[in-house]
Amino acid sequence: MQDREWFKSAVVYQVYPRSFADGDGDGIGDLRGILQHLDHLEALGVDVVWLSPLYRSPQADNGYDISDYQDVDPLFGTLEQLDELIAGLHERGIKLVMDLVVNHTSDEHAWFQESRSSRDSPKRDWYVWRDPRDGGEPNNWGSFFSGSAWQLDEPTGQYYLHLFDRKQPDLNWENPEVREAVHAMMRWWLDRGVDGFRMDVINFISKEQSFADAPAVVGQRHVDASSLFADGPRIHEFLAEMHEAVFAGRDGAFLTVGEMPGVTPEEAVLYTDPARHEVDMVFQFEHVSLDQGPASKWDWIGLDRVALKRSLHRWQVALAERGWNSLYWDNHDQPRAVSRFGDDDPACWADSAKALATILHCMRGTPYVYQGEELGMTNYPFRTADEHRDVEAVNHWKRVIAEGLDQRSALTGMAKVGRDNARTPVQWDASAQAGFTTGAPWLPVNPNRSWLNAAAQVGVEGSVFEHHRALIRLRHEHAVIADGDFTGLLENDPEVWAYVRTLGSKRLLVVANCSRRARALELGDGWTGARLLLCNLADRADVLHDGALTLSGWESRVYLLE
Ligand code: ISL
Repeated sequence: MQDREWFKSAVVYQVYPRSFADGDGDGIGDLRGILQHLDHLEALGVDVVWLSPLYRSPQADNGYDISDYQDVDPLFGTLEQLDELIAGLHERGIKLVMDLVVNHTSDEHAWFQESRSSRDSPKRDWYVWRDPRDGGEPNNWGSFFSGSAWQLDEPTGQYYLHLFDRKQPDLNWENPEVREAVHAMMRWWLDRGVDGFRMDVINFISKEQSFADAPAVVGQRHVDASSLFADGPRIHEFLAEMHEAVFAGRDGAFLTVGEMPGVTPEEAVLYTDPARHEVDMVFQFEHVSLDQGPASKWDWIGLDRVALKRSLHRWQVALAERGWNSLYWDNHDQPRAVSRFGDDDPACWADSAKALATILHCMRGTPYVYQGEELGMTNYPFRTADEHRDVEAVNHWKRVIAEGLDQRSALTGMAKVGRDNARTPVQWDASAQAGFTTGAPWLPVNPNRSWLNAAAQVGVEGSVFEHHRALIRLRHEHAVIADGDFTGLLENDPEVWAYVRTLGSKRLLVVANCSRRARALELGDGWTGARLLLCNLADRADVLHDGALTLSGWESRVYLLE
C-alpha cells in the first residue's frame, strides 16, 4: 500500500528546459544540459522535478504547442536521453512529472492536420469547428494571446477555436475518442517510468457547448470568456474519468497537479478531495493576479501586501479540511518572485529572497521552486519591445502598435510582468554566458550573473540556495509543516507576515519582516521556550525567552515549540 499523501512533505522543482542548461552549444537548453546538473537538484533536496514540455513542437509557445506527444523535440535531445533523465532522477530518489498539454495541440499535430483536411474528416470533430457568424468570427471570445480566439480555415470555410495562439487549436473533449487518445498517451508515459503529470490549463477542457457570446465589455471587441470555459459543465466528470482510465489500479506513488487559472477555493476543494479521485492538487492563480488592473495582465498596478497575505491565508483556511494546494511565487509564466514580491535592490535582495521562501515553504500545501528561484534570480532589465521573445508579449506589442495604445505604459507592463523575465538562462556561474551555454543564448543572460549565480551559493553558508535547502529539509523532518493546521496572525499588518502551524502538541511559528526597516513584535508569553529552527541572520538566540522580538529588515525566523 503506497502512502497516498507522500506529496504533503514533498517539494517540487520546475525545470523549463529551454533556459536551464545547454549541453550542445546551440544556445538553447536541452536534456544533456539537465543531465549535467542533477547534482544541483540532489543538493537542494527536492523530491520531484516537473519538466516543462520538451515534446516535438514548432515552438510557437516554447513547447506548449505540441505536434507529437510521444517524442522529444530534436532541439532538446532524444527519447533515450529522457529515459536517462528518468533513471538519473530515480537513482537520486527524485520523481519526474511531465507537463501534460491537452487543452490544445499544435496546428502541426497530425490530429489537427487530419481534422482540417476536410469537413468530412473522421477527425473533424476532434477540434472545435464552427461556421462563421455574419461572415465573421463565431462569437466574441478573445484569445489569451491577443485578438480573437477563432481562426478562419479558408479551404473549409469554418473557424477553429484557439484559446491561446492561433497555432494552438483547442481539442474537443466532448468527443470520447479524443479523451481515449489522451488517456492512452498518458499510460504510455507512465509505462516509460514517469511519475505523474502537471496538467496545463486543465480546467479549460470542458467548454460551455452553446459557444454563446461572453458578456460584452465596452471598448473591447474580443473579451475574456473564461466564465464560459473555465471549470465547465463536464470538468469533474472528465478528470474522474481520466483518473480511472490512467491511474486506477496502477502501483506507485504518482502526482497529478491541475493548473487551473481562475479556480476558486470552493472548486479547488472539489478537484482535490481525495475521495473524488480527480487530481492531487491545484495550481491556483489568485495571488499572482492581485497586481493586475482590470484592463489586462499588462495593466500592472503594484503590490498590495495585505491583499496578498489575505489571499494566501484564505486559501490555507479553505483547504484546511479537504483538498490540497500548490504553493508557488513564480514559474515560467510569471515575473521573478524576488522582483515582484520582495526587494531586488542588491542591499536587500538576499534577505528578501529568503524571507519569501520562508513564508512559502512553511505553509500548508506543496511548495514549488522554479529554476533559479533557489538562487534568488531577479527580473531582467527589459527596456525595449524587441528584447521580448515570448509570443504573449510579442502579440501584445503588435496590438499596442496596431491600436495606437500607450507605448510607455505597455513597455512598463511588459518589463514588470512579461514571461521572459522567468525565461532568461539559469545563472550557474559568473562567466559571460553564466555557464548556461558555450554559444549565444536564445535570451540574454541577466547582467547580475556576475554576483548572482549558483557557484557563489551552493555550499556557501548563509546563501539563498542554502536557505532553500534548509527549508526543504525542515519540511521533510517536521510533520507539523507537512500536515499541521494553519492560523494567520497580524493579517492587516502590511510589513510583518506571521502565522502558526499546529499539530498535536507541536506549534510552529513563522515570522517575516517584509520591509527594509526593523520591526518590534510582541507575541505574548505563549512562545517562551520556543526553539529557533531557521533564521536568515547568524547571531540570533536559540530559544525565545518571551514573546518579544525585533526583526531586522527582511529578516525571517521559524520557531518550534514542543
Ligand atoms: O501566462 C499567462 C498570463 O500571462 C497565463 O494566461 C497562462 O497562459 C496561463 O497561465 C496558462 O499557462 C499555461 O498554458 C499556456 C502556456 O503558454 C503557459 O506557458 C502554460 O503554463 C498555453 O499552453
